[in-house]
Amino acid sequence: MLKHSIRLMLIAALAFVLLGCDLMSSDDHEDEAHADVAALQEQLASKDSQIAQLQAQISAQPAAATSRLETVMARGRLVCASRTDVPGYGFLDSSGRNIGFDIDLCRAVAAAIFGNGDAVEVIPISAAERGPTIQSGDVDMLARTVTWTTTRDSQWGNYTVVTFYDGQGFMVRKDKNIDSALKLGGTSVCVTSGTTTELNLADYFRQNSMELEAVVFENTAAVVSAYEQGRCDAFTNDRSQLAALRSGLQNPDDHVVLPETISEEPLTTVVPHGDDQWLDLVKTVLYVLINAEAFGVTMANVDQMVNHENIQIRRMLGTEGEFGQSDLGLKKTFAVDVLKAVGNYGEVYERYLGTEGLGLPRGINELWTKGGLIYAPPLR
Ligand SMILES: N[C@@H](CCC(=O)N[C@@H](CS)C(=O)NCC(=O)O)C(=O)O
Repeated sequence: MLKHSIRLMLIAALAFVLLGCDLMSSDDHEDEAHADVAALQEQLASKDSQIAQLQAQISAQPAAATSRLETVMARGRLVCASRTDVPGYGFLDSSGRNIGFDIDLCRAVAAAIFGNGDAVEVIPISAAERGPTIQSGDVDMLARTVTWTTTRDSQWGNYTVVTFYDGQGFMVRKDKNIDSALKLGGTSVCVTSGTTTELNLADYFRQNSMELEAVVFENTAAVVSAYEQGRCDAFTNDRSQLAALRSGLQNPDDHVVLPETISEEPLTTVVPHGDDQWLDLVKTVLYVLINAEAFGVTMANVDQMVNHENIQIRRMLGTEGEFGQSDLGLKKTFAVDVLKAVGNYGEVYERYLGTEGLGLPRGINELWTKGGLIYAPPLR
């Protein structure tokens, strides 16, 4: 072993004598080698500073953002912006309970998450407060007779599913003898601010070369009392709300809703921008309401339906396969909880807007299979 090492050392020494001098004697080569080393050192230094910069950026970033669903679950309740002032959509019943069509949409989402439709905090807001409220992200959902428009979609938040197709109309006192909106030129019209109603009113009068005196108020109660006191000749709003508010007037029969519908008002719920899973979750809950009506699954029969022979019904109720529940962060059987809490779309409609509520016929708000516009993608 030792002998072998000594032999290797002798060979190395000989090689150094024979070749080494020649290699080391070249000044050019030496300069080049120094230049290479210097360049490498420079590159390393610049990499070091890049790494330091990246590290600084990473530590400056906030911890991974919490999803809306996680926030809602940690809070233990859904926060929903809505209203307390319009029968049918959001109003206080005789015991002071906030109920209505819009409120039930919030309850449905709460039931999907918590298995409990009561796990909702409803924050009443005015029409003009809707945009800033949902933009702030302080609420999880906005369900307050909101019309879907492109500007609001880009500015306010993400729109979900149209749950009521409305349109704007006018109400006048019968003794004014006005039978068409086209005869409203030169009259005064009461309207609330921050609404599509106010914008459409101006468009309609301008389009039809009619002179308009808009009397603008901030809230519904002020509009209705101004109209009742005769401070304006007409009152304009979405037709379904006109029907609701007419029923609360002292003598509803003294007032008539004119035949013209001057706009499209697709009413929907809105969620804050920036959380796709949350948007999908709210949409899917609404799709369940619509699909359940199509399948004939109701609040009363949902327990029996879980083992129905129809595969699609079993899938919706979580006894067969998946339709995205786990991706949404929901229990497989969340639809059962939703339907137990509020019933299907038709039941919610009838309770507040239809036969048991405002008495509005389903009309275009029927399921598409019955000639209406209410349609939901398949749950699969
Ligand atoms: N759908 C329309 C109108 C919605 C609406 O809620 N309008 C009025 C009609 S009474 C209202 O609530 N105003 C009362 C308020 O701001 O409190 C929109 O989205 O702008």
